[in-house]
Amino acid sequence: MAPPPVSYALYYVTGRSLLPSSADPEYYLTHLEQALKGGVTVVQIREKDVDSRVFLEVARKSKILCDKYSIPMLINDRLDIALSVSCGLHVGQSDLPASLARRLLGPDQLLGVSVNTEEELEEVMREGVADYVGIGPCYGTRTKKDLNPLMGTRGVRKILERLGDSHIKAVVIGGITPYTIPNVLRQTPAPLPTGAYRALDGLAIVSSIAASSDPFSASQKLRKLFDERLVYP
Ligand code: TZP
Ligand code: MG
Repeated sequence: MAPPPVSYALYYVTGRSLLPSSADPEYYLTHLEQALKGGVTVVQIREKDVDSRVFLEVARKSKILCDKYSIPMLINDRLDIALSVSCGLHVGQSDLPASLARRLLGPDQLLGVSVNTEEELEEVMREGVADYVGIGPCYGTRTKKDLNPLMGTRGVRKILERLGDSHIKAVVIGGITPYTIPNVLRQTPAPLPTGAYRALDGLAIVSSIAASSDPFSASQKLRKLFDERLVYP
């Protein structure tokens, strides 16, 4: 039986170092579970500067939790860890090429690619192996070093225009907070030549969830802002 379609509405990219009490490993799991209960629809485990064993352990425990809530999970960058825990993979522009990642990952796991420019999107579309693209950084953020040029809503909209009615889904990342979401959603439906509009499929968020001491309410609020997007003029 085909897996149910994935909702990208609230795509949580974890950032353990941002947690309000990051020293406690159990707290990470409690925090993640609250975010899942609050309405997160996809989880990406992103670990920078940790050793492989720690990453693997975090991934294993996170996968058990995501499975409990039937929420799809991906790993940032590390195909070996994604394969070990049987989940999806997200690759950036300097990680493994998407075509190779897809070959090794198999057809059934989710695969996402970061895009910052129209050229990068063209390549994703040519390769045709990604389930979604993460468009960003939209706004400035302290969460990621080495930021690519900021795209603003104009840049994000250009990518959506180019994506057109492709089956590839699209989430936006970088500085997405309750304060920026209304503007992002208002500015990003991209008009298509057919008269239709291409809109975002979801919001990818790190610090607005990870740094919150109440991840349940934070996720609930973010999710509500996305779900109510159709009321924007
Ligand atoms: N890729 C582009 S911006 C970014 C990543 C991983 C970080 C986004 O973090 P935040 O805290 O949601 O702005
Ligand atoms: Mg990367």
